Amino acid sequence: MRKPILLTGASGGLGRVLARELAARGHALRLTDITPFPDPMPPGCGFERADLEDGVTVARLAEGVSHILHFGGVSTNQPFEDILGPNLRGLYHIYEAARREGARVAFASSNHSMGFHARPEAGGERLDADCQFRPDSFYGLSKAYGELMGRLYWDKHGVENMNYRIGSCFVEPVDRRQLSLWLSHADLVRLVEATIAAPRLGHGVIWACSNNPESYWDQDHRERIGWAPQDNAEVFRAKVGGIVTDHVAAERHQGGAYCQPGYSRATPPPLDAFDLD
Ligand code: 15L
Repeated sequence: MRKPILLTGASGGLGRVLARELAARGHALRLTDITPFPDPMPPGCGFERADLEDGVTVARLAEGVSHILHFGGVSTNQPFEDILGPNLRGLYHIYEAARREGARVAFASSNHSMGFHARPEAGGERLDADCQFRPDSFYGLSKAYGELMGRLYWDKHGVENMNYRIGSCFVEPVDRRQLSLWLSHADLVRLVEATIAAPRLGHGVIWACSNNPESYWDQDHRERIGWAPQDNAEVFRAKVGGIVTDHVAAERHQGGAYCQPGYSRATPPPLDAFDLD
C-alpha cells in the first residue's frame, strides 16, 4: 500500500489545486494549513489546521508519509518578522520531520529567489540551475534559504528533495512578464506527479514554468524526474496584449498585482476557478 503524502499550504491557491488533482489520481493526502480548508474534502484526504511554527505538530502530521509537498508558509513579500516564523523556522520543522521519517520533500521555491537577475530582454543571460541566488525581497530570500536547507539535508542526512522555482502559477498569464513566467496548473500537477514517481531525486532544482518560448530559464534537473511541461503561455499573447507590470513595482505589490483580480487569501476564489480544462 502506498504511504500517505503530507501537503502543507493546502488552503492556498496551489495547495487547493494539488489537493483536488492528486486525490483524483488516487493519492492519500494529509492536508494542512493555518487557515481552514475552503473546499469539499477530496476523497482519501484529511485536513488538520496547524501552524508551521509548531514543530511537534508538524512532526506528528509527517508520521509515516513518503513525501512532504511543502507549499505552506508566507507566499508573498511581507515584513521580515512575518516571514521569519513560517518560512524559516517552519522550513526547519519540515526538514526535521522528513529526516525522521525518511520522507522526500518537494519545496515550492519561487522566481523571487532570483528576482534581481536581469531579464534576457534587458541584456541578461538565460539562467541555469546553478546560477547565483539574487533574491528580490525577504520573501525571495526565504525561498533561497529553503533551497539551501534542502542542499544541507541531502548532503548531511540523505533527505531527497526537489525545489521548484515557480514562476507565476495562475489560471492564465495576465501580463507580459507572465508570458515568460507562467506555469499552468496542469503542468504543476504533472511536475508534482513526476516528482512523486521518480526513482531518484537527490537534491534538484526545477525552473517551474510552462513550455513558454520567452522563458528566462535554461538548464535544470527535469530529466531526472522525466517532467516535460506541455502548456505554453503564447496562446494568451493576444489577450495579454501590451499589459506590462513593472518589475520592482510588481514585487512591491506581491499579493496584489499578480493575484487574480478581486480575490485575496481572506476571500479565496471558488475551486472551479482552477479547472484544468
Ligand atoms: C510568487 O512566488 C508568489 O507566491 C505569487 O503570489 C506570485 O507573486 C509569483 O511569485 C509571481 O512572481 O508571479
